[in-house]
Amino acid sequence: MSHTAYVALGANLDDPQTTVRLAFAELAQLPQSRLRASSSLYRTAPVGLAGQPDFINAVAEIATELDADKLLDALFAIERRFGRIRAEKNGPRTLDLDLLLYDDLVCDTPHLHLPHPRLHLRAFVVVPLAEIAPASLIPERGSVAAWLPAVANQQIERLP
Ligand code: PH2
Ligand code: MG
Ligand code: MG
Repeated sequence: MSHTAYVALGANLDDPQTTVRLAFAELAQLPQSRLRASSSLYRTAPVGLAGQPDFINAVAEIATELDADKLLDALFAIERRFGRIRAEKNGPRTLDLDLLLYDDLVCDTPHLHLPHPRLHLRAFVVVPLAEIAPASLIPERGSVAAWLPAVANQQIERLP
């Protein structure tokens, strides 16, 4: 059965625009999956830890037959291929791939939190997600587009 998943892409080291574009190409190669939509790239101010470079962020919509755990493992494998080292929480990273939504699944395990707990509060997720899926529902929180006003004060710029 095919599921719909949304994945957030983020990078702020080396050449983050190139990294995010290459990461979209990797997502398009996931087994038993299809990259159905890609948002624009956005330049965003760092949230949570100041004094690091701006991020490039984007969101992908993926149709997949992988279950959520298998998809998450595949995302971690892509992060590792891009040289991700898990160091400081909220700190700089070559590539971060976060599973935002998987159908309407609600799940809270040490490994996997769905929906992603803070996604609706972060412009760097809400804005690109609203570009490709404004009517999508965040379980227990309403539509993606309904959260745009809540993040309107955060710094984000769509790249051409
Ligand atoms: N990711 C974080 C912490 N802060 N800030 C921006 N702008 N973009 C991110 O992707 C981001 C962040 C933790 O993953
Ligand atoms: Mg993250
Ligand atoms: Mg992450």
